[in-house]
Amino acid sequence: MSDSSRTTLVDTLKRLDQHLDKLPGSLTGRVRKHLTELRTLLLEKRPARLALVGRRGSGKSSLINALFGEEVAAVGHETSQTGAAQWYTYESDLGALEILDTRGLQEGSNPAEDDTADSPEASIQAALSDTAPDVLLFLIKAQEVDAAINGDLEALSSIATRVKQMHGHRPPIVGVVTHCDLLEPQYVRLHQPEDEDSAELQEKQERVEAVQSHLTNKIDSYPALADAVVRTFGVALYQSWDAQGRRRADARWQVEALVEYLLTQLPDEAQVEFARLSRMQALQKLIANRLTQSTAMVCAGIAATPTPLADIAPITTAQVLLVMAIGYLGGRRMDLEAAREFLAAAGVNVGAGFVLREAARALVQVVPGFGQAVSASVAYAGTYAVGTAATSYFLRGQTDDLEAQFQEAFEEGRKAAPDDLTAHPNPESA
Ligand SMILES: Nc1nc2c(ncn2[C@@H]2O[C@H](COP(=O)(O)OP(=O)(O)O)[C@@H](O)[C@H]2O)c(=O)[nH]1
Ligand SMILES: [Mg+2]
Repeated sequence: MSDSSRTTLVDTLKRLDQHLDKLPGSLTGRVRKHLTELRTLLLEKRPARLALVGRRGSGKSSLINALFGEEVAAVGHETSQTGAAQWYTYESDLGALEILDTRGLQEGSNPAEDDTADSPEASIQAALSDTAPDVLLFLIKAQEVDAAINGDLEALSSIATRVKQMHGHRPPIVGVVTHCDLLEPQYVRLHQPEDEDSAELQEKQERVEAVQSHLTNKIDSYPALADAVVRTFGVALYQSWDAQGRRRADARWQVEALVEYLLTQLPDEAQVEFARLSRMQALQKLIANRLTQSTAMVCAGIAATPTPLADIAPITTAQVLLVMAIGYLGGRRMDLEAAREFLAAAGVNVGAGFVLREAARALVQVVPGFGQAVSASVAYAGTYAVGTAATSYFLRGQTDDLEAQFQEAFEEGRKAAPDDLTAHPNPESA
């Protein structure tokens, strides 16, 4: 986010907050909750923080690349031999992930070049006291689930325990069984099921399920992990790129299910960035719906304030922010350019170098039922329509007939508007 977009966001949220001061007490709390949600999702947004526990070769770098769908981590060779645990930032144009590499803890206390006083234990402790991971991922090859992995599970439980001690909560634990594509029958391609013999495919899927539940049981048998939330996914992570960085193979399987689950385990602060970099439309829509819902509630709240409003500027300004945020989820930059593009697609042209105020004014022309002042139910429905149309435009790539979509979504929003808010009398507005 550019500095000016950030300033705009901070200012707008502050002004919305001030408007809500005038709302009757019974409604303030409820509407403010939505404003807080917007603030957390948009203003406090940050990359997800994932701690990875897994042996060399278990697929940690491949997992990072699988989440991005791009080659951001070097696969197949470990670089650092210092044995120190450290947070690393991986990034692409779409966003970033913060990854805690915990290798040192598992691979003994004799790193190759031990010229620091730090033991792996101490370095992990330091890394964890700085920053708590949102999720703790345990990676193991499907072929090694039966092997002696007690050392690895001990590392997992000591990290989970430390996070609890230092931050007061136990991070959710996600078991990731990698290399599932190499289970028997090896030649059956899990990622191209339509081309495979269904009996053989089923045999392979059953093997995946067996290793998954085996790992779940092993994790559960660890006393320190007994009360942790544990989910296990069998996946295939293999991708390959040529020297020009073009992907030449993609045999990923079940990564989307893993990503979808990870999103549910992340705090609000990390949701927008994670959905954006996942490239998964379904997840982006989920977040876009939350943003739309919350903005609609805030706008309805503002329209329901008993003081007469000179104009509907705060409402349309919030709607422009909503458009920008949904554009951002879809991979655009978080700036007015996205709003300009959307407005143009909806049939309203605003000149180059325009400011937020102009975009807000232009928006009045495309939102059904919008005039000088609006009732709470029109504010709700109009915002719902803006969010829905922006979702079609930015996340579904549906660029024509936005006008009809506005109208349709507006009617839908009318029905969805919460009664207690919209029934609130506001004599000054239509
Ligand atoms: N077939 C297959 N190969 C994988 C999978 N995950 C990782 N690999 C390969 O396993 C090797 C080690 O993976 P890497 O991500 O570097 O493991 P790390 O040491 O934990 O970072 C690489 O050659 C990867 O291409 C998988 O799910 N299936
Ligand atoms: Mg690696």
